[in-house]
Amino acid sequence: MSPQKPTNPPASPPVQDDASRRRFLGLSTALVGGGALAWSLPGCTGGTTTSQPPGGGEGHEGVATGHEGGSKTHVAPGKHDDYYGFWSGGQSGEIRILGVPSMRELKRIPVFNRDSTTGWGQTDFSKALLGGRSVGDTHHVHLSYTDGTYDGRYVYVNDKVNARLARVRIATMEVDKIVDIPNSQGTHGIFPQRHKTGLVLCNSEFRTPMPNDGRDLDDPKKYAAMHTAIDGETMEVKWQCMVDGNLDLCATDYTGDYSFACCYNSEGGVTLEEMMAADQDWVYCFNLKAIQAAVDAGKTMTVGDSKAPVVDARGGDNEFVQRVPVPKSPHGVNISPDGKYAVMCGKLSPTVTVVEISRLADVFAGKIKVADAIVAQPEVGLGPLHTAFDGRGNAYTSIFLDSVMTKWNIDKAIAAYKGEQVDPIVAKLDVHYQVGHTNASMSETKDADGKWLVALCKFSKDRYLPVGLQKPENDQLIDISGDKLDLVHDGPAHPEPHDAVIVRKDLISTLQVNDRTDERFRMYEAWAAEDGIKLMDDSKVIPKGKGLRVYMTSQAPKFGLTEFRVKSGQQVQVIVTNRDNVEDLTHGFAVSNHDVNFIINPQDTQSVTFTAGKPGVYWYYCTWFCHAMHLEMRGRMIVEA
Ligand code: RUQ
Ligand code: CUA
Repeated sequence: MSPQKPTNPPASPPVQDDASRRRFLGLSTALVGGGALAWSLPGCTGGTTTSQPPGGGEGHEGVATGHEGGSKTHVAPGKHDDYYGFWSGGQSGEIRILGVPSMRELKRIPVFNRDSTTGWGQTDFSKALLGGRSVGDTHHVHLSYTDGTYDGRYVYVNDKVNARLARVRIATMEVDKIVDIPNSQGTHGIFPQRHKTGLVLCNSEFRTPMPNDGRDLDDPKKYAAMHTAIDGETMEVKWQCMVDGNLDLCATDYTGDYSFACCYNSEGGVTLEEMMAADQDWVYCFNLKAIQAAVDAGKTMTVGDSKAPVVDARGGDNEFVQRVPVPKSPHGVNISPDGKYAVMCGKLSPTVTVVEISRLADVFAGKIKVADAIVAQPEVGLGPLHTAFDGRGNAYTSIFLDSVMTKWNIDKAIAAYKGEQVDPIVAKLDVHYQVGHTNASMSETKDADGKWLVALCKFSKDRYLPVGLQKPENDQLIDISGDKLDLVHDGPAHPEPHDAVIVRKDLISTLQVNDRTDERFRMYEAWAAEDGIKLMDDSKVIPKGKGLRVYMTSQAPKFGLTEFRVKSGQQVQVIVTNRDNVEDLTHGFAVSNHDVNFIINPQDTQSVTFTAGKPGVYWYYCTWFCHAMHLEMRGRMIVEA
């Protein structure tokens, strides 16, 4: 089929029935969306699905209609979902919380971005955390663990663009720490340890000269990457392990012994052609105990300005790191819920490679070769990226180029690798379109329950009303409780979430009003002590150097001050404490024509610092609909010449 003849102005393709629409789009995807990857797959044509049109694998489920979807995902008004979904926000730099299975978006947590809804990026505390930066690229959200399952304490998320790790305290669903990761660019895959709230391992995807201070600019052989361990409690960098390949996705085992990192550029190339040259790349397997022993023994170096101890593991397989050979430019690595297997996706190879984790001890001891830890390598389709699990021995791999989810059985894949005549593929399902990440309910824990699977599709194409050049992504919900995969819901997502985890609701508990235990309250209390103020009771203006500090309470429908006076050009710090001790009773604080707008949740304190503008009267007002007299909740900032 030739591409649709352009009209003037270009219009969206006419809406057709499901089956014909998919055929049209599948082919146009091969030409357009998947083109860059499609031409790079000469060695990948042996897969069972390649001779068929994208998605329509014979003998597998065909076009999904989602006819039953409505009833399966319907959560009646006033009822709650069974799961929390934590979605990364991609370029938005945020985290999103969805209810599953309804896929209703419940909240956005600003992390690396500025957000006027909450004042994140403008309040003194958030500004200090962000350090003057205003963009982020969040890919991977993971919760803290104890004993192999979520412990309800923290959410961690990476920032790929500015090499940071942030932590959200689940009790408040607000960020409480952000740490800069030294000697790193492209901080991509992250994963917390699963036996306890221990280390959070962070991969740097982009290799740079070490140190990156202007020497060795043109010698890629001198470039390296860091696998960084951050303490999940203190958020301090504990150590870095330096390797030569780049590090993409990350996973930890269930015992605290190992972490894994995919390397799609073992070539050490700096151009696309160079990065794709080799048929074989690696998944790095880090021996965390050996690295810790080297750190404890002081067998470390420092790199650049950072004081973090660096273990040098460059040069291949050694006591710190072993490289599992994986074809070709691997992307995702995921650990089965029983803790036995690491599943590594080929991306440019139609296979996934399965490593039996218990064999790694012998690999590190030099008793067996690293390739002997591989126990299966099923063909799952073109462009496998990520894998989820149902806790019943099945794996679900997202297949980007084919736009398919492939369900396969781990034991059968192992049997087939041994030469038995079994087909590990259980079922396939078309998804729409170009699926990136996938995850299943509780899949990243030992409590994987095999109820729901999300396919985070990178393209929505025709699935929604056309909304201009940038379309939503399409998060599809799939019921995996039966043998087959049943597509039940399309969820448009503002671009572009990469990853999501789905968490049983009984594992999450949040506060109704602030408990004032976060570290930032020590800062407000220290200010108040210095000025002889009781934050909950007092509203008062205190001269501070050449500026002013304004303490103000809020209680519906009043601020503690109906006016305050400042001089034009003076620096003003306003510290607002919300006395309301009632669920949902948030207030806002905005100052007209001064670019100030933030919120104060029940029993919270927030502060902002700004410069008073030209002489005149400026109303400050509450931005949160808190009371029948909400509009009256305001006062005057009187700016004198
Ligand atoms: S990953 S590059 Cu962060 Cu599959 Cu999206
Ligand atoms: Cu307080 Cu509106």
